[in-house]
Amino acid sequence: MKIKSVTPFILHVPVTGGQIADSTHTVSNWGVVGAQIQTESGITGYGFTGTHAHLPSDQLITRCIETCHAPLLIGEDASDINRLWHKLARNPALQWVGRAGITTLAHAAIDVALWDIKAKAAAQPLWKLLGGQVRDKVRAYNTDIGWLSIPDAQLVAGAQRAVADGFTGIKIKVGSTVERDLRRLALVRQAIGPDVTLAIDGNGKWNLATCQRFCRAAEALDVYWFEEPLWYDDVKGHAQLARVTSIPVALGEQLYTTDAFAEFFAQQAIAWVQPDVTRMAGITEVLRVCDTAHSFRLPVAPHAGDMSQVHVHLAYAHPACEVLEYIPWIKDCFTEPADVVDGHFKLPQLPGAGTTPTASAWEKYRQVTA
Ligand code: 0YR
Ligand code: MG
Repeated sequence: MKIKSVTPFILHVPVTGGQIADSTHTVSNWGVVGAQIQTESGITGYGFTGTHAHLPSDQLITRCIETCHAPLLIGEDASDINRLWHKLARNPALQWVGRAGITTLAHAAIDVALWDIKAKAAAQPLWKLLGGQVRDKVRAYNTDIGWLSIPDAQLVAGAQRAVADGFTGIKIKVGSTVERDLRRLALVRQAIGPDVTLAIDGNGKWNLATCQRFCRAAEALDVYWFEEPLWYDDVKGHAQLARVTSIPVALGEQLYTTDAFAEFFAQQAIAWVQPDVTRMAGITEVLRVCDTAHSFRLPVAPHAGDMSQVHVHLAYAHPACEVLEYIPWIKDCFTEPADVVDGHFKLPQLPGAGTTPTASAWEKYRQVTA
C-alpha cells in the first residue's frame, strides 16, 4: 500500500445557532483541517484535526502537511503506522520547531488518515482493528446545550430537551462569574433531576482561589466532573484543587503529548482523562494515554475535537473509555455520521475511521489551503 499523494484540505462548518462561546473562545465555524492520503492500490484515507476555523492558522497546518509531512510519506507503506509515526514525530528539523502545536495538529491528521486507510484495506470499521468491541454501548453526553452564551431560560430548556431525547449526561460551561455559574448550575440540576450526570467545563479560565470558592458551593449539586478548572499546563494547581474538593478534576483536551499527561498522573492531578486524537499526534498517541489511564484505573472521556467521528471507534474498543462527548456540528459532513440514539452512540458499520467526507460537504465548506 504505497502512498501516492498527500493532499491537505480545509472545511469550515457552521456551529449550532450561528455562534457559541465558552469562557475563552467564541466560535462561528468548526475547522476540519486535514489530509487526504491516496495509495497506489486505490484506497483513499482521510484524517483531520479540529480548529476554530481561523483561516490563517488553519493554513499553517495545511502547509505543514503539504511541505513538511508529505515528502516524508510519499512512497512509504501506509500500513507502517508505528514507524511512520516516529518518522514524523522524531524528524530532527520538525521536532526542533514543533513537538507540540502546529506540527502535532498536522501529525494528528496524518495518523488518523493512515488508520483510516488500514481499516478500509481490511474492509472493517476502525474499532475492529483496535481489538473489537469491549462494551455494548457507548454513553453520550451532550455539550451543545450548555454554552456560556446561552441565556438561563434557554439553557434550562435545552437541558430538559436533551434529557427528553434520551441523554443521561450533559455538560455546561462555567468560567464567567462564580455567582452566575452557580445560579445556572443549580437551575439545570433542578430541571434535570438527580439521575442525569451533570459535568461542568471552565476551559482554563479561573485561578485556584476562584475554583476553590466555586467548588465549595457546587459540591452540593452532584457535579460529575470539573473540566479544565485552571490553566491547561498548571499541574500543581490541579493537584491542589483535587486535594481540597470532592468534585473530580477532568482535563486533557489541550495536552499534546504522553509526557504532558504523565505529569498529571504522577501528581494525582487528574480524575477523568480527556485526550483527543485531533490534539495529540493521532490515534497512535492517544492509545498510549488510554492504556496508561487504564493502568491507574482512571476513566477516559475523550475530548471531541473530531466531534466524536473517530473517538466513537476508540470508545467502543478501549476499556478505559466510559463516556463520550456529543456535539453535532459536523457529523452530517461524513458518510457515516457519529449519531446518538437513546443517549448512546451508534456502533459504526462502514469500513474506515469515520473520517470520509461527503461530496456535498466537500463542495459546500471547502476553503483554500494556501
Ligand atoms: C469551543 N469541549 C470543549 C469548544 C470545546 C470548546 O472552543 O470547542 O468549548 O472544545 O471544551 O469540551
Ligand atoms: Mg472542554
